[in-house]
Amino acid sequence: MSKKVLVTGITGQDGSNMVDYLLENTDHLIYGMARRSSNVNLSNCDTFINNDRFQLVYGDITDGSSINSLVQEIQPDYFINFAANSFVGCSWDMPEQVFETNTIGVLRCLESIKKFQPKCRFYSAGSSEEFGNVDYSPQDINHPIKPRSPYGASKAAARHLVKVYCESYDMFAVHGILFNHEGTKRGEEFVTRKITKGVARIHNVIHDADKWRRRKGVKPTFEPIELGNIDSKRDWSDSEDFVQGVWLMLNQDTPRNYVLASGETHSIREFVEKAFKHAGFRGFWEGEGVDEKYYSLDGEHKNLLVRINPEFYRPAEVDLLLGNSIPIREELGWRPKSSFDRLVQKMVEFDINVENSVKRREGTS
Ligand code: NDP
Ligand code: GDR
Repeated sequence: MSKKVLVTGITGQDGSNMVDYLLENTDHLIYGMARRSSNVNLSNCDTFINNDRFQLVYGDITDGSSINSLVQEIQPDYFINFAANSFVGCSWDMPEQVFETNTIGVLRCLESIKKFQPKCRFYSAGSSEEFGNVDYSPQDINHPIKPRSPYGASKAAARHLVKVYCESYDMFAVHGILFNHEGTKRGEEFVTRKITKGVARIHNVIHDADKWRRRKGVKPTFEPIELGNIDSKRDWSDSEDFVQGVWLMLNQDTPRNYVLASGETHSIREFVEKAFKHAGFRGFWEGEGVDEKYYSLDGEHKNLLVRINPEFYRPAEVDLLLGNSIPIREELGWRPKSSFDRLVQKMVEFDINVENSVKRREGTS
C-alpha cells in the first residue's frame, strides 16, 4: 500500500534527488516542502514538479506552526528533513541562524511528530563535519564529536536531540552521518561546483577564441578560478547514490545511525587537476602558499587557470575527512554506483553543456 513521505529541502540537491528516487523506486505519495519566498527557485524540481504522485507544500523549518500544520494535515509515514543552512563557510557569519535552522529546526520536527504522528519515521541529515579535527581514519559512526565550525556544532547538537527523542518517546528517528556528496544540482558556492563551473567557463572561452584566432589572432581573456585552502581533503560521493542509503536507513527494523561515504579521500588540488583534465587541459602548479597558481600552456603563453584568494580561507579548517561505510554496505546492502572520477567527469561535462546552451540562447557563441 502506498505511504506518505514528507521531504523538506526539495529546492536543494539532496531533497530533489530524494524525490526523484522515491518516485522511481516506490509507489508512495511524496509531499515536497519548499519555503515561501517572493521568488521560489524550483529549477532543481523540473523532473517531478508535475508528477501526479508529487505535491508541493509550503513551510519553513524555523516556523514551528508551519511544521505542525503539515504533519497534522498530511499525517506522513516518513519525514525526511534535508532543510538546512548547509554552507559551512558562512556559518561563522550567521551562527544563530545556523543553529535556529539546523538544530532548533530538527527539534521542531521531532516535537511535531511526537505530538501529531508518533509512528512517523524521521530522518535527520547529519554530517561528517561533526567529526571535525579527526582522531583516526577512516572515521566510523563511533568517532568522537569534535566539530570545527558553528555548522558542525549545529549538526552535532541535532544528533543528540534525535537520540534523546528516540530513547524518551520510543520514536523511530535516525541521524545519518553523510560525508561530502555532490552532483549536477550542487549549490555553486561549494568548492566542487565552483570548480566545475569555472572549468566550463574557461573551457568555453578558450574554445571560442580558438575558432576566432585562426582568422584574427584573438587571445582568450578570462578570469581564473579563485580558491582558498586547496590542501584540505574530502571524501566525495554522488548525491544520487546517497539518497538510496538514506532510504535504507529509514527502512531498517530498528533505528540505527550509519555513515555514508566512498572510503576515498582527495584534496581540493586533485579535484582541480581532474576537472581540468576532463575538459582537455594539461595543467601544472607553480609557486607556494598564497602565491601558488595553476596554469596551462598555450604555445609559449601561460594561461592562468587558478589562483589562491585568502578570502576563502576559513577561521578553522577540517583538514581531512575519510569515511568508513562498511557497516551500511554489509548490514543494509547499500551499493553506490559512482566513483570519484565519474563524479568529476559528470559535473564538468554537464557544466560545459549548460554554459554552451546559455551562450547559444544569448547569441554569443
Ligand atoms: P542544499 O543547500 O542544496 O539544500 C538545502 C535546502 O534547505 C534548500 O532546499 C533550502 O531551501 C532549504 N532550507 C534552508 N533553510 C530552510 C528553512 N528555514 N526552511 C525550509 N527549508 C529551508 O543542501 P544539500 O541538499 O546538499 O544537503 C541536504 C542536507 O544534508 C542539509 O541538511 C545538509 O546540511 C546535509 N548534508 C549535506 C551534505 C552534502 O555533502 N551535500 C553532507 C552532509 C550533510 P531554499 O532553496 O529556500 O534556500
Ligand atoms: P564542506 O564543503 O565545507 O566540506 O561542507 P565545501 O565544498 O564548502 O568545502 C570543502 C573544502 O574546500 C575548501 N575550499 C573551498 N570551499 C569553498 N566553498 N569555496 C572555496 O573557494 C574553497 N577553496 C577551498 C574548504 O575550505 C573546505 O576545506 C560540505 C557541505 O555540503 C556541508 O553541508 C556538509 O555537511 C559537508 O560537506 C559534509
